Amino acid sequence: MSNILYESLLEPHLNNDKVFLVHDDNSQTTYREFLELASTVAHQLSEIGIQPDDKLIVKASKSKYSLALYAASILTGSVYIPLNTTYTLVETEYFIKDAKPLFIICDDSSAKELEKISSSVDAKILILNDDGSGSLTNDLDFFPNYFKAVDRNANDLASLLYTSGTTGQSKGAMLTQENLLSNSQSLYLLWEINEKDILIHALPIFHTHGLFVAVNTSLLSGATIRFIKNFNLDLIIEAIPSSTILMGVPTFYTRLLKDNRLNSELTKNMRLFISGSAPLMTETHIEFEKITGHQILERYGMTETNMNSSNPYNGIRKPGTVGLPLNDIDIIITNPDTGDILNQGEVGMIEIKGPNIFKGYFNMPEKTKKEFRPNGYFITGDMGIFDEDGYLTIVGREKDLIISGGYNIYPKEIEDTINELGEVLECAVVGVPNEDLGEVPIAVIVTSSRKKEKDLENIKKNIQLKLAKFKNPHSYFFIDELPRNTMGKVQKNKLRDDYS
Ligand code: MLC
Ligand code: AMP
Repeated sequence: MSNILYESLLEPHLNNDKVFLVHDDNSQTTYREFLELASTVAHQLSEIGIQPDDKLIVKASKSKYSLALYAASILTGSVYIPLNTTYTLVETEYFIKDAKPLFIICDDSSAKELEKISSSVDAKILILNDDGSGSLTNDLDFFPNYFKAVDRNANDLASLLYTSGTTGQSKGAMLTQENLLSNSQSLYLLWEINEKDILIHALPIFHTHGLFVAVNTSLLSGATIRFIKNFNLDLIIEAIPSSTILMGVPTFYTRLLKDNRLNSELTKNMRLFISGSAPLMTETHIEFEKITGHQILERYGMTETNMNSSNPYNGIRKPGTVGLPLNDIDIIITNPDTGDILNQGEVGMIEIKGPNIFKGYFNMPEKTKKEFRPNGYFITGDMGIFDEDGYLTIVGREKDLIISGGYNIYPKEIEDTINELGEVLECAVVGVPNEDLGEVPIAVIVTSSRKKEKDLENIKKNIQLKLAKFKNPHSYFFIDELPRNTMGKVQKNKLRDDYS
């Protein structure tokens, strides 16, 4: 028995005095300090009862403390469950009741709201406020700064990441130690991340991209992270001349392109700009190269699978493609109905197999079974095509999903919330193009009442109460009837065309 995540990501840094995190106020945290902080947090959690396999929900803002919780979770063998900090009480309640964690880490204001829910599942709340204060950190000085990592199997769970998968109902994707480690090893080798690198990190740390892709590859290589708390274009631009890598969603790049401070002089020390989580437009790729001389490297991933493919670091980066399968990952294109493998050049379902693929959805064996082929391939819900050089292009999604600024939005969740209002007869939510965020949701509604303004007010109120801000439709339209095909299915494509 061992603990491969600990041995690869944390143990090598026990005596490493190199800077790990550079914060917005220019203060720094060395690797050694980070490990010591994580160890005291691990002691704190273990003193109040955490055991391997217990679940730890973290809904806390981005800071060295919330990142140390991730490391403490590796040390204690608990299952790390980060949540989007903007989730409403209703959304958070679902995750708590589903995961039944031993601990919930959140700030003071959420703690008050969550008390009842947490006690209903016997979870203990620990406070971590935005400024680092709270019951989690109050007594850390009293604990030893070394924690002996517990034994974990490579197949044991390291994290549960909630995602809506292919249907819209939130599910916890069970990720093992091996899933996480194998993927970060592939990426760090492919992108040649090394201890001289300084990564600009302006992503949230509650998703695969900002946590596992960005942080794990840095820990593996001993790179330094410029740890920007919230997305801030000025801070990114300020960091570029003294950094080497940026990882972002396409919105990062379209926003950078709109800023006239972006030029080849600014970016001359950078060696790699990486984009993922949503489609990067070919124009963005071309324009970015024209202005900076750098070709953005696009890669493709998913919560359930970590990263699957990437354009090469050395080699041709093809705009509009998500590159080649990672070295230990097998990607096939199939007929969605039969699972039969299609020929190169044919569009079909992207299916994936490899050490990166999650263990299944927490407590949902039936759902898990449906998403895998009997031969072990995971059915992604993304449609793709391979070109003659083996580069993959994502041409669409079979799953009804909107990706807005890299966040996934499931129309069904919004539709269900709108349909709760008595007057609503039916509604459809679709994504329309948005210059800044790629796509944004809009709602098309049929109601029985004549007081549409009142209806709209009530709909918006319900949406705000139940759904995180990023899921709120940007516009609402009332029509007499939704367009349907001969099978009676709502024609979302038509709505998309009509309202774009
Ligand atoms: C913020 N808002 C959004 C939004 N982000 N609305 C829709 N979609 C989004 N992505 C809301 C805010 O609440 C705000 O509302 C308004 O839009 C304007 O916000 P902003 O100031 O422009 O937002 P900003 O803080 O600048 O954030 C934009 C962003 C952010 C693109 C930087 O969304 C972001 O960090 N996205 C990355 C998400 C991510 O990490 N995805 C990876 C998932 S993993 P108001 O009304 O208050 O003004 C994955 C797998 C893989 O997909 O392959 O990586
Ligand atoms: P999530 O469930 O939040 O992890 O989002 C995963 C989904 O994001 C994938 O299934 C894809 O649909 C999409 N995605 C990720 N990377 C890319 C990319 N480079 N291009 C297009 N879509 C992407």
